[in-house]
Amino acid sequence: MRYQPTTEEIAFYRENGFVVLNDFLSPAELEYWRSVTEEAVAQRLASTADRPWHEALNNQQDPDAYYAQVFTQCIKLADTHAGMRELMLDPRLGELAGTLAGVEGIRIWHDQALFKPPFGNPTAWHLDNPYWSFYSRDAISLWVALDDATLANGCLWYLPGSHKTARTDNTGIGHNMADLFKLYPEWRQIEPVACPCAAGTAVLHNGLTAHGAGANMTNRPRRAMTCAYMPDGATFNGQQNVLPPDYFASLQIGDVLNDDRINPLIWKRS
Ligand SMILES: O=C(O)CCC(=O)C(=O)O
Ligand SMILES: [Fe+2]
Repeated sequence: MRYQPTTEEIAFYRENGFVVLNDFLSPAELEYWRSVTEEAVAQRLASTADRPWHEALNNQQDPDAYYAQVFTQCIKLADTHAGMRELMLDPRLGELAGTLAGVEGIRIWHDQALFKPPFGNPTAWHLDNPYWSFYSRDAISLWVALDDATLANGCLWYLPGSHKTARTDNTGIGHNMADLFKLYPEWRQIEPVACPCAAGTAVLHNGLTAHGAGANMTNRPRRAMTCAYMPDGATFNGQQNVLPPDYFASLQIGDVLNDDRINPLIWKRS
């Protein structure tokens, strides 16, 4: 695993709000990530008992729903699959995220498998951090391609530099690709950048960088395993998002989100 970004990669990330790290996983590691992710997703989809409360929102009951055809989306697989837990708690992932973000510590917000199905719908332009239970200009997500991601099957696209002017109000991910531009008409001037990449590549983005993905025009899935990270010290903003109901009920706005069972600290700068 290539978890120590170069000076150029760090500078690119800070300037543009995303970076592509080629050859992140070795071929053997990629094989392992694929098998763990496939197994964890299959297990999750087979068991309603394993499904966290917030996953009902994904409408997986209705395969014809629009959003179900954007992704098969499985959140917090580390909570229900031991192999995934081991992959996600790897401190090297925290070091990579923390080094790019320039923060002192990294906690897991949530992991998430995102499988765009064959002939799947596009992922509308959106921001991630406004959904979450903390606001931070230094949140960062890791997106690992488990298949080659191409212009044909729905690779990621970014609006470079949008993290610098993003706010925390949310449009949500709806059907319309362009809804985000109602909130940010000035971003229509930014030239979008596509990030096609080989399987085993890591793409990282700031939680406030605008991004989306095209439709999958192919007859094969476009699989990715991702994890969203919260800088250590981030505080509760009043939104529940994926917080368990009892923990959510115990929080006041401004409380530090530092429960290691819910948001494991996977790396601290030494
Ligand atoms: O995989 C995709 O199409 C979108 C990924 C995404 O929105 C994310 O990782 O935050
Ligand atoms: Fe996203």
